[in-house]
Amino acid sequence: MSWDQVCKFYYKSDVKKSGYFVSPNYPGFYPKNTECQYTFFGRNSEVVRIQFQEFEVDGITPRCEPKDRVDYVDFSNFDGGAQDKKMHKFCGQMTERMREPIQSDLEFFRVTFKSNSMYEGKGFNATYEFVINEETTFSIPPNSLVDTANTMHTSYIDNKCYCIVFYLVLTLTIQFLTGCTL
Ligand SMILES: [Ca+2]
Repeated sequence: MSWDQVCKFYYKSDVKKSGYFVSPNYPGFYPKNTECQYTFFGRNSEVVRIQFQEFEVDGITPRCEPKDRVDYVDFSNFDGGAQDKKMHKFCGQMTERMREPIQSDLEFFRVTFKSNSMYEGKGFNATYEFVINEETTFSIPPNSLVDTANTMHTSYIDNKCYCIVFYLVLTLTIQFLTGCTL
């Protein structure tokens, strides 16, 4: 499959923390046979959050595969063009699911727009924002929770040991006393 035009845009957190990106010629109709890549580079422990404001791409959700002869927007967490199977392609009109923010797994993320040789649409308008990856930030509390759990476990064992020792002492004392009486 060949594409007549490829356009590439790069968004780096070092340069700008947030902004917007649009399909080519937006808000006019996008051109046919076009591929546009929007690549995002966060800093360490940053992810990018993308939110579509408007979406009108030739196609009908969820049939957004090239074989369905539609235009679509594709997402990938992988550099080098590998397909990201857990990310679904977008096409057609804006749906409720498309209104939800899309977040990258790590620092790198790429949004690709592809149009075929027939039927155009208005395209899309989306905002992006680099944010600290909360999953990384929250990786410390679970460890301390484990520590707390271990501590609780230990003290539970300690208490149990004290009980056994106390019981043994008590039994021995009773036996001793009984022995004395006899
Ligand atoms: Ca088309």
